[in-house]
Amino acid sequence: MELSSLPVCTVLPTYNERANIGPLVEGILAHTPPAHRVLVVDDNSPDGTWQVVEELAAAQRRTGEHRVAVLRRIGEKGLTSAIQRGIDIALAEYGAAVVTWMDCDLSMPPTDVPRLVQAIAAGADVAVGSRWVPGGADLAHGLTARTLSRVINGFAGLMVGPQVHDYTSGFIAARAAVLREIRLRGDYGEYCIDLLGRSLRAGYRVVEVPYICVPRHAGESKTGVNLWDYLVKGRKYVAAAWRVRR
Ligand SMILES: Nc1nc2c(ncn2[C@@H]2O[C@H](COP(=O)(O)OP(=O)(O)O)[C@@H](O)[C@H]2O)c(=O)[nH]1
Ligand SMILES: [Mg+2]
Repeated sequence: MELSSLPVCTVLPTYNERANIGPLVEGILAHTPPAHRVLVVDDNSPDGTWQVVEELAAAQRRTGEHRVAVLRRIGEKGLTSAIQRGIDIALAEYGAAVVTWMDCDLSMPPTDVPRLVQAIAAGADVAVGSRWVPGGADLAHGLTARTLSRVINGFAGLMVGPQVHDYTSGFIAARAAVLREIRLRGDYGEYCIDLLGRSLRAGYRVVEVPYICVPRHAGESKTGVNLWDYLVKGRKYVAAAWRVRR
């Protein structure tokens, strides 16, 4: 199938990303063909992120386009379940052949989404946006967080396999076949190690696409910013890597 007519859906999990979501959605739409849709899964953000997307979707409908939609989840919360819910809709309702997802704070540039999709079109089953391969970088985090990420990824590399250098990426594109077989597990970023580990074990071709992670545009990180927050999350990452070890 022509890359331009490949049905792709980018799932955008949001919680309080009001100032970021508009430019992110518009950036993705501007750099992808009409067959590429965007689905925001918002957990009823108090800042009204879902409202911004509803307005974008309404503006699109007026021009006869239907590339943007928002699911406002009420009474349900969590990053992993939000992404999985978006994947389920993308596969069942949009007939997506490829699903991508990312952080919605503009730390992952929308211009890199087509590069992940291209990697799939070139034969990969899963494409991982990676900070830790040549051409990639992390300009968003301080030395402590970067060092911890390298340590966790070093451990994950030993446990899961050396094919991936950024197991905690969260910037992913995957073929529908992979996502039909493997459902996300976990509640926060640890799902990523788990998904990549199980994909590798199942024999899927996982490739890394370098990208430069930049500081969050507006709002606050949900991971937290101090050493304690990082260690709490880090412990879950280590546990996930141990669970999917070769
Ligand atoms: N739907 C949903 N999205 C979430 C939740 N927690 C975090 N997110 C989104 O997940 C992404 C990653 O969060 P972020 O704050 O950037 O984490 P960080 O990159 O580790 O600092 C962002 O797009 C958040 O808005 C949640 O409970 N529900
Ligand atoms: Mg982020």
